[in-house]
Amino acid sequence: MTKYICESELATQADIWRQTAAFLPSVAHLLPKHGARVAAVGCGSSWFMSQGYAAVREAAGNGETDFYAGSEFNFTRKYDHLVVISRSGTTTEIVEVLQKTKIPTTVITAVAGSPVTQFATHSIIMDFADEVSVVQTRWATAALGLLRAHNGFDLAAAAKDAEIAINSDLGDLPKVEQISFLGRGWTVALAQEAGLKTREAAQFWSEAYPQFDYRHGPMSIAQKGRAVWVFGELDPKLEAEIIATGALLEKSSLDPMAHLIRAQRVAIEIAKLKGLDPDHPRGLSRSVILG
Ligand code: F1P
Repeated sequence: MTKYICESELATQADIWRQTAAFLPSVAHLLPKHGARVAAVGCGSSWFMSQGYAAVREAAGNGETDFYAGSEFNFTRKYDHLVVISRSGTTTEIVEVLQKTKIPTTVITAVAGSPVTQFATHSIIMDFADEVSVVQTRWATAALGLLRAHNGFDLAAAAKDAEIAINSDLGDLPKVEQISFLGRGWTVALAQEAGLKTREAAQFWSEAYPQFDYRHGPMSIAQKGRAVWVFGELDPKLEAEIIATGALLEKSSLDPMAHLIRAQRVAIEIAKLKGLDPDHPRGLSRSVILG
């Protein structure tokens, strides 16, 4: 059976997380100081990783942290530091934010010398986590992993969970008709990213919500043959309600970012079952450069 490039790249995540943990001390001084008012900015997967970072940093008590899609950055707000994530370093909206802002910036990118590095105050080059794939997997988790580790998380220890996720059995998940991904706190961002993976790689119907907001309407979608996928802890009452719908419930005691690896794998398996090539997602390129 064909092994797609995205499959090979996502299978390296345990090693990449260990490398990221070892890399952090050399760049930690370029990241926001405790108490600084921060905004995190990115597009696509890098936007969701910005969302995850913002929630992690604020929950760790390290300072107010907002997040924006590049196109929606609020230039009237006052921040001490911007953290900008862009694998390619070429995404138009990101380059434009960096060109326009006067706030000190740290860009996290996979490509040395890319356009974003010309406009950033500081650049963190994680070329070891770069990917050939259009659909981001290891880049996204490495970028968020670096930022989680900077906020006190033991990323090297989580690499063990990544190994488990890479080798785990996916059961019937790739065969369902629809998936609703749920999160809480920083894992809302993982739910969004998982949904994006299935849409990008497999043109698949997925949705993503905060766990408790799911009750406010979207839960009507749940039924037999569809799945509800929960990142992080699941409220017991909501769990009972989900089970009652007949939907397949996916939850895990693994680190939620390792659990995201399972979602990445499911996205690729769905693509294969649909006869799609996840290395060539419809209408997508490695980087969106607006004309
Ligand atoms: C961000 C992004 C990806 C998406 C696609 C196009 O790129 O939107 O999330 O999967 O590859 O680009 P970048 O700014 O992180 O390079």
